[in-house]
Amino acid sequence: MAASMALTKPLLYFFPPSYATMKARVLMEEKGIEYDLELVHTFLCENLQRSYVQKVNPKGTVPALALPNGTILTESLEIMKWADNHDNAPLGGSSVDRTKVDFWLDAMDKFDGNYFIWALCPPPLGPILHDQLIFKKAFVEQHAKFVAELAQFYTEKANWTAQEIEKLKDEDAKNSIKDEVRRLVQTAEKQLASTEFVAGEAVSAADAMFATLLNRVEMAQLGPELLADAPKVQEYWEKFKARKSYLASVPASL
Ligand SMILES: N[C@@H](CCC(=O)N[C@@H](CS)C(=O)NCC(=O)O)C(=O)O
Repeated sequence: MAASMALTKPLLYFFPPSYATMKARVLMEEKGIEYDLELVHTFLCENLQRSYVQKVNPKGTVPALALPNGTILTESLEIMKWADNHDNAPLGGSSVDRTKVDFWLDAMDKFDGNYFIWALCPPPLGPILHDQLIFKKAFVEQHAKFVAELAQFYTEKANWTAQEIEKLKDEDAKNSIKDEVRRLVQTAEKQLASTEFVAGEAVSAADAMFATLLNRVEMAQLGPELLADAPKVQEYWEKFKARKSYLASVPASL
């Protein structure tokens, strides 16, 4: 795989619709970092193929960022911290409040953007994603039986997919993740009453996080419900969607 070749630029293993990828990518674009891309089609379970798991990311997830020095970062938060500190010039500089940047990095890392979409997206996308999860469960169950050296990896993935499928029936879990979004939107709404961006007067890593959340809200067609009491967020979102960083990172289609 490409990670074993000598790299001249960072190489981002990505899947365009992936929530975790988009957060990192918006920030890399805002920072003007040059990088190459390698598509890992998670709907086709390419992230669960032996070559990807063994050579790139032992967790079998995207994104992963291979650096020219041979290091591979396998968590979006790690990638974002690396990108923000690139050139020792965190995005937004002294125009943003670092405590607020850290708040958004932490809150959005904990937020389960995958479950949000699986559980709340209306047809046609919601049922397609649900079927995809069932397909993935069958894929890893079969691989657990036949790929001895990764049996533990595939068994853990099979347990995880089974739990996620079960959780999709849980109305309390769905309401609770919606409430979490409402709280985050209200935090941003208060901030945007006095500054242009969510951590201050300049764009920062916090905005890469928050804009990706708003992308998921839009994907789930929940804007009218979840952003109703947040006029400043609505205004911010319309402007953010026109940014080059966002346009470069958003999937053209599924
Ligand atoms: N904590 C990880 C989560 C990564 C993650 O869940 N990625 C999803 C796409 S958004 C993925 O690769 N899913 C495929 C799978 O687990 O099979 C991160 O932030 O990088």
